[in-house]
Amino acid sequence: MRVLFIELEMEREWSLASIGPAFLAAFVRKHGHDVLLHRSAYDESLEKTLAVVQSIQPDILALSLTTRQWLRARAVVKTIRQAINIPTIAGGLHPTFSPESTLGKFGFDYICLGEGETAFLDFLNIMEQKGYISPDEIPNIWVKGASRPSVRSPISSLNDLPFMARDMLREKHGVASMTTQRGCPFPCTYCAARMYNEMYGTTQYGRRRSINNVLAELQHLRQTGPLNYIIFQDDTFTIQPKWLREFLPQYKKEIHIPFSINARAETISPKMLDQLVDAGCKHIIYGVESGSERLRTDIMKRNVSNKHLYDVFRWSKERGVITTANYMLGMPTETPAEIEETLALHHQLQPHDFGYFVFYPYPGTPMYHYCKKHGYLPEDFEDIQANHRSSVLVNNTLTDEDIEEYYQRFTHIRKQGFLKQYGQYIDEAGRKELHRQIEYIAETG
Ligand code: B12
Ligand code: SF4
Repeated sequence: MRVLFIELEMEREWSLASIGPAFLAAFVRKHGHDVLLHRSAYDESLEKTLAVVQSIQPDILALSLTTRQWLRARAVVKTIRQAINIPTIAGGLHPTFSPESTLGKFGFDYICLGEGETAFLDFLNIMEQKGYISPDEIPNIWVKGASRPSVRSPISSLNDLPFMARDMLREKHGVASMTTQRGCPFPCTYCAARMYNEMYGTTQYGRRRSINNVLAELQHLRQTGPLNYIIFQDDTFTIQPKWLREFLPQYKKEIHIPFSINARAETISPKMLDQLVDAGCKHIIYGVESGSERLRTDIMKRNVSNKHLYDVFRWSKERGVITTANYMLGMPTETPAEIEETLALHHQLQPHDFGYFVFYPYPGTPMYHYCKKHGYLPEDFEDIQANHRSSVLVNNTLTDEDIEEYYQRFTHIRKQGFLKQYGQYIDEAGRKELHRQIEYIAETG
């Protein structure tokens, strides 16, 4: 079968396309299917996307979706399906945790719940044989109009998966993305990534590749192209200290290429930082989220003190590691004084860079259910674009004006920091075409 994945970029060019499709493509290609990817830039018109699909003439249209991409995906799928009758399947976090709403929209025939490799292969094989899937024929594949299918256990060993199909990623200048694990054991209430744990149970979903398997992929990358920098995309690279203690020296010996990771401050000690730096770690992205310990502990379920955060940033910088802090604002019950606490903590931490995102309640997460129960979700919630710049919540302790004001403050601080460090600041790219597509679907449904 000839599959076309459409990767929908939002607001700017992604540094890479989806990791999920890169795993899926590697897996189904091994079994004889043909997989192509079209990266649809954020300003690509609907007509252009349709023309691309028409020229490629795939048998199956596939999309991997996060919530942020959902409204655009609806516009794109609607446009394509009005013109061509092509079976369309969506997978990823958004369809998995909003399945009925996804299948309820025009043009979405099938969705895949959760981990997709074996389910997608079964799907393609049966489509090839008979051209359609019957309800509950394939575990994980939910057919439009049918009831929820059963779900298979996740693959027991990630080592059995082929390495990602690199042509599905946008990797330039020898900068490679890697994942060593699936699942995250922490309980953060706002996080969509950890919801697979709820679906499968943490012990089933949390898996890490063997050290040899990870090193073999890196050796393979080095043999097949330039390899200058590695971004470990794992949610929290620093879980399982025993795995790390064994991995880092071997990595240093065999690969020794600079790398960056995502980490949670709770998992970091000076000793672990020494090991990371010794192996080549140059950059760590830490989720700080808020300066208010009340908000972090009671609402977000992130039990870490400001003191420990401060220490971790200090230890990292002392060792020459570049630090990025990620913050959220606009959580339910948050007050302006608590955002001030976040700004105050930021001034103490002094990271090299930071990200700041207005809270959005991702479907399936505990915070989504909390917001629903306490009347924070507007009636037209599903038709509002998730953009992380403004809040979708109603009746919150923070007004839209508060959010706007603080968002601007964060922007200003970041801009000043960039001007000071690099002498320039990159303006956000235009969002005209994207808005046109979102308005189109908002108007026509
Ligand atoms: C790496 C990463 C990125 C990278 C690459 C993005 C990517 N799509 O790969 C970059 C830096 C670009 C990025 C950007 C952003 N990200 Co991000 N990112 C991640 C991260 C940490 C890992 C993704 C990963 O490696 N997945 C591993 C693969 C194997 O898993 P998977 O994607 O779920 O795919 C499997 C199944 O879902 C299924 N499947 C997936 N697609 C399909 C399609 C079909 C047809 C089928 C059959 C099956 C199928 O099969 C796959 C293989 O088993 C995740 C957290 C996470 N653990 O998922 C967050 C995450 C996806 N990101 C998130 C967010 C919010 C963002 C940003 C909005 C951040 C921001 N504020 O700007 C942007 C926008 C992303 C977007 N596309 O809309 C959220 C999404 C929540 C949601 N419900 O939408 C996540 C879940 C983190 C979180 N906080 O909860 N991100
Ligand atoms: S540590 Fe990160 S990936 Fe893990 S549950 Fe919390 S926010 Fe999600």
